[in-house]
Amino acid sequence: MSTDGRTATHCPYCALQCGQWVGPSGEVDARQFPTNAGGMCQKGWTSGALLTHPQRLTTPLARPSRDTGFRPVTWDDALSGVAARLAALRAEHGPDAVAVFGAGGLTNEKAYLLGKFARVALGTSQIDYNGRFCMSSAAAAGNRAFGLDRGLPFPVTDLDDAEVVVLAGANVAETMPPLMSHLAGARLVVVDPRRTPTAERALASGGLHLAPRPGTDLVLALGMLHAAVTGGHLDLAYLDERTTGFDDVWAVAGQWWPERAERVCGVAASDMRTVVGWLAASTRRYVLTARGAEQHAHGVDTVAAWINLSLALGLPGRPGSGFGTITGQGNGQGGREHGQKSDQLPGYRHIADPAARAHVASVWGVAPESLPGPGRSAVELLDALGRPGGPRALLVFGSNVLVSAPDARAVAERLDALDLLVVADVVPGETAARADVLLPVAQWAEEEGTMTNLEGRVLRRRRALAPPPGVRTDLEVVAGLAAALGAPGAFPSDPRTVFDELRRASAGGPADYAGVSYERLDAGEALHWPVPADDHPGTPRPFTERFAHPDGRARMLPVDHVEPDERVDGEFPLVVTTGRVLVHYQSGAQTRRVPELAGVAPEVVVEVHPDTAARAGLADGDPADVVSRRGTTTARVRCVPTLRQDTVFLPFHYGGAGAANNVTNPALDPVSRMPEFKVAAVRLEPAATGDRAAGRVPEKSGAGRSCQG
Ligand SMILES: Nc1nc2c(c(=O)[nH]1)N[C@H]1C(S)=C(S)[C@@H](COP(=O)(O)OP(=O)(O)OC[C@H]3O[C@@H](n4cnc5c(=O)[nH]c(N)nc54)[C@H](O)[C@@H]3O)O[C@H]1N2
Ligand SMILES: Nc1nc2c(c(=O)[nH]1)N[C@H]1C(S)=C(S)[C@@H](COP(=O)(O)OP(=O)(O)OC[C@H]3O[C@@H](n4cnc5c(=O)[nH]c(N)nc54)[C@H](O)[C@@H]3O)O[C@H]1N2
Ligand code: SF4
Ligand SMILES: [Mo]
Repeated sequence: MSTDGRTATHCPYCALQCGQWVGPSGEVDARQFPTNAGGMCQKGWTSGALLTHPQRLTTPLARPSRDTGFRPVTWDDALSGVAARLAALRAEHGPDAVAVFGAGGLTNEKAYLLGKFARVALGTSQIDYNGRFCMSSAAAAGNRAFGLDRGLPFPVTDLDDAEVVVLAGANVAETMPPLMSHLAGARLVVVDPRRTPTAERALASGGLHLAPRPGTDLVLALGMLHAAVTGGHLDLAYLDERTTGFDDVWAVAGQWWPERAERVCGVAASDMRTVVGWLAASTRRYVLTARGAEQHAHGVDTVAAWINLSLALGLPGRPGSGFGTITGQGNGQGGREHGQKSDQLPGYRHIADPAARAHVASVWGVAPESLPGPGRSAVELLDALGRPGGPRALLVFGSNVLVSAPDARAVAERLDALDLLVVADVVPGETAARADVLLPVAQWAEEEGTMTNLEGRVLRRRRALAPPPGVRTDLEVVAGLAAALGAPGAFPSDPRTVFDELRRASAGGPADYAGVSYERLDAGEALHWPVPADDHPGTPRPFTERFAHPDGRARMLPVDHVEPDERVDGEFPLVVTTGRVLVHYQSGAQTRRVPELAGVAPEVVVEVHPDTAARAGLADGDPADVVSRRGTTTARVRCVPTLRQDTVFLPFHYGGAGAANNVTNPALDPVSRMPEFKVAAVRLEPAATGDRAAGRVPEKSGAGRSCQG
């Protein structure tokens, strides 16, 4: 797949997986691909900058204690040293003393091998990954309602003809800009407490921006379901043929007439009726959720409420319509299918299911009894580190937990309590900088593999250039550690060999990749899983005929409003919600190192309504402290007149004093174990002085304008 010496691959960052050309020196260009239609965002255009970045890690580093600096070591010494310490910890404290943390940015091959490494080489149940922070609530809700978790159960290009699209908690214009081209013809309804660029597009499209109080989408969806029923918009034939459970759902929703819902969520009842009317009057309509609706302690139920509304109107599985969730990370979809999740085996199988254990154990050549059971979920795993009975060593692949996990101070304490922290990364991010051993790994353009994009389509990542000397791939690192540990079973480091094993391990599971091969992908086939056989064409729209439950029906589950875990009060009167800006990616470990991106958003900014700022004695450009029960984020005030007065917004792309997760609440959804990133109670005050050494925002930007002016 090479023209003019350039290699066809995909962007390293988000789940849209825009097509890219990468040249032999790392030059990046946009490539025509259905998801991006030839476009890329600034992050994609500048992604080559990290290949040759001066801070690129190019040699293994280790240090005898955390008070000393890192020293370069050989790969042999690094891997054998880590293996010896892991073996000693395991011998003394048992296999669960060693934990693994993976990521939705890792290729399918890496996610698969990491899960196998944990269960077979380490024998630990303690593996989870950052997808817990990302897609877990939508995944759980999708499994419950549809029997299958395929984020978008249709190709992105199906959206091209949509008449109406509701985006619940999705700021696509900043988080997947090229996706907007697929929404260009639709009337958009954006549900977001903030007037985002996506909400502006909704208004320009003749649609609406609904701005609920953070954490109250569930009530909004209930109010809209009520409006659908009383407005006579139910699709009775569809409900009858394709669903179960409407009566139980209505027993709750019947109590949430739009005016009552309005009193809780703040969205006008008339707007609820208008949007339901638009959905009912069109034949090509979609409801899509993303993190704004999902990252809550009741995220699963909130997604269920949006699904119930969609089912009542007859959207899911109907040609030209649908419900979907916009997956976030590059391999967010594939990364949650092949076993780096604490309760999972490859093919989206459950680790407690005896048949699943028997199948996977036979592929791995081990006894089913030797496989551990389910382990702790991400936040619970981090919280257990270094505690009695908790893991004493942690291996991190592809996540910067110190910046991206909730309640950063608690995470820092737990990491410091470990006997051994090993981080495999491409740059020395905040978590890597705290490690005992740091292993330099190859980047996207330097390796082969597969990714599964937001549509469930499996894609080829291809090597365009060699990694710098001294750098190994994640697969080589995992295989090297397995060898040093004398692990049973095979740990190949060649991506194609790993993928062929993944195909067999996934065969017969919900996420069946048995018929996907590098050859078919390289021949240009568009393979959406499940692909159970070599001659199977793939499944772009899995719900057209039936849903994945045994009876073929979607399950409507009754859900009711619950307030966010943390309430505002006199001391913490505001809600902070968190999220993303266009130019930065996630913890910012990568994008803060790209000058073109860092120059656009060099420091953390807190969005505040002008009246709220004035009440706190703050003006536009002032440094402010956002203070919660757990910690403080120092940020520059940006006055935003369109914002709700009760809400402030922080992007989470920065570390240290500017980390949004200093203030967030680690309360978890009872089903998905997703933390409540989108609601915490805070107060706003002028920044305490004298903390510049801690990397705080400097005193004054020079702007100092009153927000009113
Ligand atoms: N630029 C950029 N793009 C990215 C990423 C990135 O880091 N940067 N990360 C990728 C990943 S992993 C992900 S998961 C996706 C995330 O993509 P999105 O979900 O679009 O991103 P967020 O900014 O987290 O959240 C979306 C919106 O939810 C709103 N929100 C907050 N609270 C609530 C609420 O209670 N209800 C509703 N309805 N909305 C609320 C926020 O104001 C925000 O505008 O983006 C992907 N793309
Ligand atoms: N407050 C708040 N917190 C949030 C969120 C929010 O909305 N608000 N969103 C959450 C969400 S949706 C997500 S997905 C998480 C993401 O947050 P993280 O899990 O921290 O994700 P990244 O910043 O992408 O971290 C990736 C790290 O892995 C490295 N890396 C990149 N590619 C590879 C690779 O192939 N191999 C290895 N070994 N390393 C690699 C990068 O350099 C970087 O250091 O943050 C969550 N945290
Ligand atoms: S939208 Fe996502 S995949 Fe496309 S260029 Fe931007 S970060 Fe990369
Ligand atoms: Mo994410």
